[in-house]
Amino acid sequence: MQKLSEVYRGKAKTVYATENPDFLVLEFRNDTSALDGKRIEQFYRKGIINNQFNHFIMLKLEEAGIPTQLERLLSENELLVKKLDMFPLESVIRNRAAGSLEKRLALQEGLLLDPPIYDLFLKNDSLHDPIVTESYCETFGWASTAHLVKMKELSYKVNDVLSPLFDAADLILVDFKLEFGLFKGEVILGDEFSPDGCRIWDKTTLNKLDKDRFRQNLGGLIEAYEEVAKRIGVPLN
Ligand code: U5P
Repeated sequence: MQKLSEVYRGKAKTVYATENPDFLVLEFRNDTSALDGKRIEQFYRKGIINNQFNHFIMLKLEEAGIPTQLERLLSENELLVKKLDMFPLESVIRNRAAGSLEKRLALQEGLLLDPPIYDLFLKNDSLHDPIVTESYCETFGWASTAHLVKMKELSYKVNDVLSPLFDAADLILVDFKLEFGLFKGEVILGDEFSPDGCRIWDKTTLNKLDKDRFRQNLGGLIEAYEEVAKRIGVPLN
């Protein structure tokens, strides 16, 4: 499928139109951002790793019956996807306390959360992605009750598929962020699932193997992403 004009440039991906209005091309770049885009650095091979990582995960989710925007891999850093009408929301599932939840409630990092927590954030860099409730979404028209119910149900289903997958590779899926959109009226999983948008720890050492290495200046970001990819069986070029 031919890549046409640029539609949108995000912090780590560029979106292009195609000759078919129902499809887009996602190009995964090497850019890595933190602090709502105020800090950006490039990491060699990150675009390639995240594209192939995301493709592998989306295939697993599709196999489990979760609808995703995935069409097919186009190249090492490009993916063909369905064009969704995105909700301006981030759905987060948390199996362990970390990040903003740990800070907000003064919890111990790693505290087991049973049942896992589901958080909703408004996707808005200038407001620093504030946490919102389903009531806010309805009042401000960000998503209907029926669509919110579906997003939450699909988010927990993704956790049911991916937690055991990471566990089998001696990894803990601490938390992750998902974004959903509508395709012909159906709620579909969009965006990406990669170590940029989730927390993954080694089960034994509790080493962080995700974007927290960048956020917390721990070094070894790409090595960590490649380690996770190798352990769960992502075929990397
Ligand atoms: N997350 C993102 N993008 C954001 C905010 C959070 O992908 O803009 C992901 C983090 O990587 C983490 C989860 O896996 O959502 C929860 O983040 P936090 O609310 O603890 O910062």
